[in-house]
Amino acid sequence: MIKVPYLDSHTGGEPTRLVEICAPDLGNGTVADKREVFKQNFDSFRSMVLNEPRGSDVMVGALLVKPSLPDCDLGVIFFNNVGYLGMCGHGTIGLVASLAYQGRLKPGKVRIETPVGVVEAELHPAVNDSYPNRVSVRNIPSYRHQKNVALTVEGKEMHGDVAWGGNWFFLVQDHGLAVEMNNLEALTDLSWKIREELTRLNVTGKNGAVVDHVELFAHTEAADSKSFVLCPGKAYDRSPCGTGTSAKLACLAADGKLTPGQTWRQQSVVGSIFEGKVELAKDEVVPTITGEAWVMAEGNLLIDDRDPFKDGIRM
Ligand code: PYC
Repeated sequence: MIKVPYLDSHTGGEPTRLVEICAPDLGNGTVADKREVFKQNFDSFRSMVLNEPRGSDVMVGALLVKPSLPDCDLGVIFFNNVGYLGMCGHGTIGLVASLAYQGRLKPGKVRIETPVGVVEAELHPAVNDSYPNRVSVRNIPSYRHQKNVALTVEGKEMHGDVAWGGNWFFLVQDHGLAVEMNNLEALTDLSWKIREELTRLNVTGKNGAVVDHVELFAHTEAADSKSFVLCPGKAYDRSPCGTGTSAKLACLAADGKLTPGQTWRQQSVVGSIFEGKVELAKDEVVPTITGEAWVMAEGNLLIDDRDPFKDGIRM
């Protein structure tokens, strides 16, 4: 029987499962290299940790690894029910709050190497005697790649921007659906069809990258904007999506609708809120996303060699 210790948190309702010990040896390369080794040789570890019956489609995994860069404190590889992420905003907030809960991080800054660049997280002091759980993440530079791409889905024309925030997003405003909890099926269905249409039309990110996240925006009184975000494995993000909010901020800044330092409040479909700000950097922005994470379970995953689903139910 193999035991894999885990710590689960949620950030704005979106879960992150932190694992480190018992993880496979991924060599001594960069975190991007390590993600490649993980993907090529140990994908069953990903599905064992995250897929049913031990995990769920909604969960994001965070594998803590040694950074290759001397100025980084940590390295992390994020993964989900179908594969690997570039960066993950809610996951970084969850990772940092989880390490604070374990007493391994004190309030202050920590530099984290991800497969797509270095992010800097700031753990804010706790407001009471509990562990600090409010975290700001200064993300990698984010930018809009294509503006106002027209698509027709189910006979309706709509438009969206392709933007990078650590993952590739298609951001749509004129989709015509209510971004509400009682409309999740329609939101999921439309977002998936948009994604299929992007593939059909060969709408990609830079260097042909697959645009695998779709964001549908709506007006709300509670924040500057509300969104539904569909992730690559067809689960929707319960949080406002840190990398998705970064992509949104990049588009707003490109349209001259957001100035450096101005706070943008992005609400998720479940009602949780991230605050975002940007710094300008040439044709890009450097977003900082702030949110809170809550630890909610810790224990050991048990892997019995006789279990026919020891590697999870794989897609
Ligand atoms: O918060 O960046 C994020 C994220 C990506 C996928 C799920 N959450």
